[in-house]
Parts: sequence; C-alpha cells; structure tokens
Amino acid sequence: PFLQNVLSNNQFLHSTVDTQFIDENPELFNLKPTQNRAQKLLHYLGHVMVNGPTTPIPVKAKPSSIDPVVPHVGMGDPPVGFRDVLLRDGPEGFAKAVRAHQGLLLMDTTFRDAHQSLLATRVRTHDLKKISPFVSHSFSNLFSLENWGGATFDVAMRFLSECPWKRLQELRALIPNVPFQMLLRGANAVGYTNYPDNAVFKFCEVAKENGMDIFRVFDSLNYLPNMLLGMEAAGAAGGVVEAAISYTGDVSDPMRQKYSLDYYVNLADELVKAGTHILCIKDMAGLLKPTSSQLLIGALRDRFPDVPIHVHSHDTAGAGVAAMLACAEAGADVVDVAVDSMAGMTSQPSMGAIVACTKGTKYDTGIALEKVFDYSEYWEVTRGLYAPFDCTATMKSGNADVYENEIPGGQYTNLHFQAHSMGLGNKFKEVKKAYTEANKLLGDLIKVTPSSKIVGDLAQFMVQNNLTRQEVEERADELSFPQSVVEFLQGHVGIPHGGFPEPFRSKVLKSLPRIEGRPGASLPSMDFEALEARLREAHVDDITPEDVMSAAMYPKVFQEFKEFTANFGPVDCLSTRLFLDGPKIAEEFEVELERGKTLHIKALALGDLNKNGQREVFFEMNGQLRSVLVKDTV
Ligand code: 3PY
Ligand code: ZN
Repeated sequence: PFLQNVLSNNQFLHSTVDTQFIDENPELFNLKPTQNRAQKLLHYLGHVMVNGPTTPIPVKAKPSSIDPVVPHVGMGDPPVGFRDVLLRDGPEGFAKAVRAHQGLLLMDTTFRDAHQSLLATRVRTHDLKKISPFVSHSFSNLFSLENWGGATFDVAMRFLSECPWKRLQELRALIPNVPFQMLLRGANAVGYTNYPDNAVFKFCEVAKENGMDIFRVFDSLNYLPNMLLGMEAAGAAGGVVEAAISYTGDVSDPMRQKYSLDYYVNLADELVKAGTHILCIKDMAGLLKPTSSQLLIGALRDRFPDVPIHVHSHDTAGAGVAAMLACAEAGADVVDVAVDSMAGMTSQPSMGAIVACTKGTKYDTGIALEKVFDYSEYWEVTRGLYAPFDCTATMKSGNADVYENEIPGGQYTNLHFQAHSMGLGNKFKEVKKAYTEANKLLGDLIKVTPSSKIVGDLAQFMVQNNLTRQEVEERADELSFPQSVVEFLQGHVGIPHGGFPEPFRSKVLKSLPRIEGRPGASLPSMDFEALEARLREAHVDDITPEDVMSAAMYPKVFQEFKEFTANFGPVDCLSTRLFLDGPKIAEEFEVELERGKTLHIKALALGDLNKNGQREVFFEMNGQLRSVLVKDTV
C-alpha cells in the first residue's frame, strides 16, 4: 500500500483525479511518518492553514503582505565599536571610555523594550536577524543595543516557540562590534518572582557566555539587598554592571516627598559604593519631565563625576525627547531611544528626533540621520507583520495622565488592550483611576515588573468588585485578595521603601507567615544537575546548559516549548507572515533551515474534511509532493 500513496500514485501525480478519487483511496495517505525538520515544518504550516495560528492573536488584523526590504549593507567587517573597547579593556575600562566620550551616546531599544511596549514583545528572531548586519555596519557608535531580557525570554518560548538563547547566539554572530544589553529583574532574573541565588548567578554566567555584555539590574521595589544580589551575579559573570534605580513620583514637586531627590541620591550612593560600573535611572513609566531631569541628573552628575550615567524612559506623555535632551544637558552620558517607527507612545523617545536635535551641538550623537531613516523604514514595514499584536489597533496616542497613574509603558499598553478586549474601552479611565488608588492602598510603591503587576491585580480586583479605596481599607480583613497582593504583603518580593502599609497589611495577613529580609536568602539552592537529569529523561533532544537555565526560569513553558518543537520543528526559520498566517494556496516560498540548507516549498491544496475530522494538506517541497494530515479543530 505504501507504493500507492500520494507520493507515488501515478494517477494522482498526473493530476488526472478529482477529490472523490482521494476520498475513495484512503491508502493514498499511508505516509511513513518522517521525523525530519522539513516534514515537521510542513506539519506546522498545514496546521496553520487548517486551524489558524498556534499563538494567540489578540487583534483581528492580519500580518501585512508587504515584505520588509533590508537596506544596503557595506562590504567587509563592520567598523570598530564600543564592544571592541569592552573586550580589550574590560568593564572598568569600558566605563571610563564611555565617561570620556564627547557627545551623547545612545542605547537602541528597538530589539527589546520598544516591541515589548508596542507589539506585546512579539518580534521574532527572524526579523531581528535580517536587520542585524545593517545595525552592525551603520550604528557602530551606539553605546549598546538592548536586545534581551525583560519579557523577551518568556515570550520567545511561550508565544513564538523559539529559543531565547539561540536568538542571543545568532544576533551575537551578526553584530560583533556593538555591546549587547539586557534587562535583569534583579533577584527575579527574567521572571516574575524571586529565584534562589544560585539560579540568578548561573543565569548571568550562561548569558555572558552566550554573548551578553551589559546587565541592567533593577529591583521592582528598589530594595537594595535584591539589587545587590543581581549586581553581584552580573559582576561575577564578568558582565558590565549597570545598576538601575527605578524612578517614580516627581522630584520637582515639593508636595511629593516619599521619592525625593535625597531618596534617589542616597540610593545611588549605595550602588556606587557597591561598585556599579554604570548608574542608570530607569524611568519605566516616562515620568521624568525636563525640570525633574535637570534636578535629578544634575545632582547625580555633581556627586559622581566619574560614573557614567545612563537614562531610560518611555514617551507615554509625549515629553520623552524633551526630557532626554534635558538629561543630556544635565550630564547624562547615555540615553535610550528606539528607531522612529518603533518609538513614541509607550515606547522610548525617537532615535531620529534625538539625533537630529543634537546634531552640530556638543551632544552630537555621531549617528548619520540617513541611516536612521533606512533603519526606520525597515521597521515600519516589519511592524506591519505584527499587526495582530500592535497596540495602535486600539491605542491612538499617549496620554499625560501617566504623570498621575504612573503606569509603566508596557503595562499601560497591556491594560489599555485588556480594557478594550473586554468591551470596556470606554472604562480605561476608570481602570487607571483604580490603579492610582490601588497604589495608594499599597503605600505608594515603585511600580515596575513585578510590583506593577501587583498594583494592577489589586486595581482589577477593585474594578471587578466595585470597591473604593476606603471600602478596601475598611473591609481588608474579610476580602479575598488576589494571591499576588497577599504574597507581596507577606514579603515575597522584598521590602518597599517606607515599609509595608499598616494596618492594611496586618488586616490582610492575619496569622499568615511573613518573610523577614531578602526573600531569596531563605530559598533553597537549585540543583542544576538533578534538573538536567530530569530534562534528559523527558526529552529526546540533547539538553544544553542553556536549556537547563530555560527550565530553571520557566519549567512549564520550557516543557511546552520542547513538545511544540518536537511536533512542529524549528518554526523560527519561517518568515513572520508564514508563521502567523501560513501560506496561501499556490504560494511558493523558501525556508532556510540553516546556512546552505534551503527548502523550496509550494502550498498546493487543502483537502476536504475526512471522517476522522482531519484534512490533508498538500505541498510540493524541493520538487516532491508531500502531504500532512491535520486535525481540523476550528
Ligand atoms: C521588564 O521588567 O520587562 C521591564 O521592561 C520593566 O520596565
Ligand atoms: Zn522600559
């Protein structure tokens, strides 16, 4: 019967049959299961053609059908960049060179925070790789390229079915001259809760080995013991340590004293004392106004004349460019930008605007505007591929109300989107108001992952249960609060500046246990050897040290990712439109599995539903007819 299948049946191959012939000759589909990557990818494509994308699609929009064009890249090796300085002189020498540099330096966030803020972190390695040689050749004078960490680690595996480590390795190979920067959530590494100390250390070690250079370390409560742990881990790995103070409130407002200028300067003192190579102000919500920038950066500049200062912000209110220019004037060495077409709103301020506004001044970035235009065009078209995730489907502008609600960029987008998808688009103002109230209930926190999620969970709880702040306070001992809120009050995240809110905390916790001090200090170490042994047993593929770290951070997500690729192969090789939408019938395309190994595929036909609820999907692959049988679940 094998000789009679669709690959060999002459009548079928010569197209002299109709679909009834297919129905009447089930042996046509007695295909020997093949385990190779190509067949698995056909299985994936067939699956998408029959059932739609495997990843959840929040917005109805389809990926654009326009293919991005990569701008011209010069021949030969890319110019020397700051990474060459880092490799030659080490982290201290690198920091000195940054401080001595004339002009304003930029970190490009396009590969990480920009798409985390605008496109739900969905940008795939495929599209990052395509533009990487251009970045390496055109922007060799960047301070760094932020391309890893934050939410990208989780999302790569969970929603894109690709390995975050492979992304790092591939980008490193393509961009040897620009330092790579990642966002490390201190003791939470790239997760949402505290990990055992040895997991954070090991994570940094493996990241450094895979090509990471600069570790921006923050803690969501600015809790010093957590920050120090992350800094030690990054430093021990040989990385550049960039300790980041998360910024909230308004240092220029005398009425807001909880997070005063003194608070920030004192914290900076501790971080500099602890040996940070670079000091960062991380304005995750975009609250720095030009006046507060002058005050804060000016004070830090005076106090630490030799320490490079790096400023991160978001453009939610629309004042990002003005604020970053003020930071430069006040003595910042580096500011964060995203390329124009991926900038603005809840993302970073625009690269092109900052490059243009500083041109010819003492803050000149040395970056060619024409290159920024080319880069922006690539991203404008590429962004169209991610239309199913683009916040602009519902969000039309930023909003200066962020100065009141202090919602971080990425979360602002998420909350806006959630409100709209629940049919509460006209209630977003209420959600933001509840967020402000929830923050006050919790004692006015620094709000950034994961403390921002805790405030968001409490806000959602208040909206759902129609509770005011006063009602929550009064009924705190009888309400059943979200788990994240209870755990925060127990001390699982760390200790907030000014302590926990009382009597609220005691009313909620009653006799529940409380963690004293740094949460990670009381967690047992992770046994990596045992974990590796378990993974080897569970998966047929070889298990790398990188896999062990993925499983250490996200055990369930990693397992599902491995199961997915065992079934569907290396889907990261597919273009983004194919990955999200599958091919059209008669479409011909190429898939590069690895260098020199390219599949030429044509989607031929979608069969009728058979009695088992399956459909046959037919392809031509490298000139041969192939088919896959897919369960129709729609
Ligand atoms: C993250 O933790 O992912 C952030 O971007 C925080 O600002
Ligand atoms: Zn950010």
